[in-house]
Amino acid sequence: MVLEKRPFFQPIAPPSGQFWFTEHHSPTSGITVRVDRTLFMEKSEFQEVAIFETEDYGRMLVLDGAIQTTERDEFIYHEMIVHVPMCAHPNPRRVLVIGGGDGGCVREVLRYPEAESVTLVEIDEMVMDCCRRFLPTIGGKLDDPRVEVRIENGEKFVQKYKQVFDVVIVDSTDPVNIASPLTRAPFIRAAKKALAPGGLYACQSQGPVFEARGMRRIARTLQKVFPGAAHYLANVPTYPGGVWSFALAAKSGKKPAEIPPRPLPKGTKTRYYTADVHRAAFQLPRFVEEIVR
Ligand code: AG3
Repeated sequence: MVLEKRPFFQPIAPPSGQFWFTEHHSPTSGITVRVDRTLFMEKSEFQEVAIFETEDYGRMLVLDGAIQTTERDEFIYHEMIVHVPMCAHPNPRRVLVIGGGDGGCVREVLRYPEAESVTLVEIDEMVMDCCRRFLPTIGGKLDDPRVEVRIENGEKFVQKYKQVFDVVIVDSTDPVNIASPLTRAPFIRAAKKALAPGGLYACQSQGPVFEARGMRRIARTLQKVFPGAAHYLANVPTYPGGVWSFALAAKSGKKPAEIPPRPLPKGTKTRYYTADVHRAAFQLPRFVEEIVR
């Protein structure tokens, strides 16, 4: 297997011959999962794409050695990156998702009847194709009639729109390589322009345990473009450190943490998100507060 050469993507092969996958969170620790079956592994134009089947987490999507989502815990991340902005907005009719090729965000947005259109802009077609195929519970809604899929560069895409989207959700990988521009001021400024009046911007903003520096950098950049942007947390067991952060920002400059969430659409059953969790998620532990301050 080609994996041996990648320092952040080393399988541990115990004598039994089983294949264990490790995502290193630092040079000396990480998360290790036994892989029962490799369903897909290929290099796309942009990154190495893998889908593993595991006993504890179900199927997982791994990009360049970093766990992106697993059947076991994807609901936490996808509910929190989507329902927080969607419930903070009074009437999100046009929604833009940048990244998010696995389809998890799109699936959650489609639960809102008021969402007339969801535009998904994913740079890597291979990610989408393989999630459609191997992760149907996550990517199964990518072909819904309300969804428009664009395979293109998210930064270039947003530049073409002014005052259009009610909610922009940036569901990107770690801010290295292709995702790095999505955490920089030029993109965030363009995304702000693409927002309609009253629009909200939400993004994943890395974890406070192993990614504190990256998280601080994202927080500072966001603050420049959206003064008043606020961070919130969720517990994602398969991400580095197990605690993950997101940011919510309002075009109007309104303090997003103070917007009372409207109720979820009638009959929407969530497993992590509730209105109480929404409000509580903005209450940051001191060490996290110090990172984003
Ligand atoms: N995108 C953010 C995942 C970041 C995880 N980082 C890591 N494992 N090093 C998730 C995409 C889900 N739609």
